[in-house]
Amino acid sequence: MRAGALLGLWLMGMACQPSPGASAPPGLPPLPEPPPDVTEPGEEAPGGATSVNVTGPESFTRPAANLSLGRRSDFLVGEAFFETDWFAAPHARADRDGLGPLFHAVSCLACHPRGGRGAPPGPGEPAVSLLVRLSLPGTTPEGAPVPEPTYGDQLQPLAVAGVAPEGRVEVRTTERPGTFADGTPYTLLVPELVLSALGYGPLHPDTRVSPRVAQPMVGLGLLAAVPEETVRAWEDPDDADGDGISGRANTVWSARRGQAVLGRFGWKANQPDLEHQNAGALLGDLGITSPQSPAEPCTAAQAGCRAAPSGGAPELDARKLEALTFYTHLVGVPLRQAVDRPEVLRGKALFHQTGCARCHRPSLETGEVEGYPELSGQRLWPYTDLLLHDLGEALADGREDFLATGREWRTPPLWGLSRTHEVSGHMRLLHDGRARSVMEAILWHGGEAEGSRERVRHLSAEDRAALEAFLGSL
Ligand code: HEC
Ligand code: HEC
Ligand SMILES: [Ca+2]
Ligand SMILES: [Ca+2]
Ligand SMILES: [Ca+2]
Repeated sequence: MRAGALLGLWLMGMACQPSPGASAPPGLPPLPEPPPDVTEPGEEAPGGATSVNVTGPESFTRPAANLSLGRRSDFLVGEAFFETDWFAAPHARADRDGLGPLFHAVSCLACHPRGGRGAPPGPGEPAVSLLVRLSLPGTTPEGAPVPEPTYGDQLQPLAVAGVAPEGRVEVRTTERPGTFADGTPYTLLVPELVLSALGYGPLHPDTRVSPRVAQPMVGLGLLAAVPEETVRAWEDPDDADGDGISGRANTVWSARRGQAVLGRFGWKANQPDLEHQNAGALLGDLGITSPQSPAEPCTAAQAGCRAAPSGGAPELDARKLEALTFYTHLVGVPLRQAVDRPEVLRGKALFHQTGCARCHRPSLETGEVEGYPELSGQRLWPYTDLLLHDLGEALADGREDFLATGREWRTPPLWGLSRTHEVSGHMRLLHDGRARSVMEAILWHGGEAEGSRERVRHLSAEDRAALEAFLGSL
C-alpha cells in the first residue's frame, strides 16, 4: 500500500509536467488521481477466472471458463430458452406456446442478438430491439412506477391475431453539430421518440415515456455477486467529497424476497436480480407468464387481450425459469486484447485523468454467491459502480424508476465494449442507442459527468485516439 502511495505521488508529479493534450479545460481543476499507466495484475481478464478466450461474433455466447462440464449442459439448456421462438397458443409445440397476447418480440434473442445489444430503428422503420416503458408520476406501494392506466408499464407494438397491437414505435433524429476544443467538428444525433397507431386510444396526458435498447448479456452473474457494501461505500449522495459526482444506489422491490433491496440490473438499476429481470422480460417483452409473473400484461381496458387463449398456467414453469436464470448468470466476459500496447496504456491513464473512473469504477471483488461457486471471490474489471448518476438534461427521459429520477442512469459496465460491433452488428451506445460510437457516447455525457466530457473535448486528437484505443481494448 505504502509503495503504491509513493508511486502515486511520483506519477502525479509526472502528470504535472506540461502535456498540452491532457491539460484541464478552463475552470476545471486537474484531477488528483494518479494515472496508472502500467498494466495491473488481472486487468486482462475482466471476469477473473470466468473470463473466456474468444474473439469475433460469438464473443458473448461462451459459458464462464471455470464452469464444470456437468454445469455446462445446464448452461446449454438455459441458452435454448433464451434462443427459442415462442408461438401463439394453442400450438402443436405446447411447451413453446403462449406468446402474447401483447408482445414486442418472439424470442429473447430477437432483441439481444448473439447476446449483444439492441439498436434504435432506422428512419421510417418500426422499433425491434428498442422497447418503451410507460408510467404516470408517483409510485406504487412497493415504490415502483405507476403503470399507464390503459397501456400498462410497457408499450407492446405486436399482438396475436384478433388482438389490437398497442401502437407503432419510431425514432426521428435531428443532427446537432459541435466541435472539440481544437476545432475538429463532430455531429450528434438527437433522437425523438414517435408513437403512432395507438390501439387503445390516447395515452394519459401525464404519461412518462422511456425508450431503452436491449443490453449486452455478458458477466451479469458477476454483477449479481458484487457485495452490496461495495456499492454502498461508493455512494456520495450529497457529494460530500466535492468532486461533482454524487452517485446513489437504487432500491427496488423484490417480490421474491418480499422486501426492498439494492437495484442492479436495467439501465436504471430497476431490477434486483436476474430472476426478476428475466421474468419481467418474459412477461413484458414476450407475453410469457412464469411463476414469478403469473398474470398476462393485459389492462382492464384490453378486453381482447384478456380473452385470448393462454399457453398454460404458467406458460413457463419454475424449472425453465431456473434454467434461463442459470444461463444469464454465466455468460463469460471475453479476455481483453492488447492491454499493454503503449497507446492503450496512455488511454488508460487518460480514462483516469478525465474522471471516467469516478463512475466507471475499474475493479472490485465479488462476494460469495449461493449456488454459484464460479462467481464467488473473483477480481473483476467491469468499469461500473452500479450507482445512479444524473447525466444531464440531454440524456434525461423524465421518467422515475423506483429511486432513480428522470435524469439518472446506472453507470453501465464497459467490459466487452470492444466486441460491440462484431457481436451486435452496430456500434450504437447509451440507453436509447443514440450514440454511434464510443466518442459520441462520451460527448452525450452531462450533469455529473460534464467535467469529464469537457476534459475529453479539450484533449488533442492524439489523446482522443488513445482514449478510444483503451476503450476499444475492453
Ligand atoms: C423487446 C426487446 C427485448 C426482448 C425481447 C428481451 N429483452 Fe432483455 N432487455 C431489453 C431492454 C430494453 C433491457 C433494458 C431494460 C431496462 O432498462 O428497463 C434489457 C435488459 C435485460 C437484462 C439486464 C441486463 C443488464 O445489464 O442489466 C437481462 C438479464 C435481460 N434483458 C434478459 C432477457 C431475457 C432472458 C429475455 C427473454 C425472456 C429478454 N431479455 C428479452 C430488451 C429486450
Ligand atoms: C458521473 C458518472 C460518469 C462519468 C464521470 C462518466 N460516465 Fe460514462 N456513463 C455513465 C452513465 C450513467 C452512462 C449511461 C448513460 C445513458 O445510457 O444514457 C454512461 C455511459 C457510457 C458509455 C456507453 C456505455 C453503453 O453501454 O452504452 C460509455 C462508452 C462511457 N460511458 C464512457 C465514459 C468515458 C470514457 C468517460 C470519461 C471520459 C465517462 N464515461 C465518464 C456515467 C459516467
Ligand atoms: Ca402469454
Ligand atoms: Ca402494454
Ligand atoms: Ca463525490
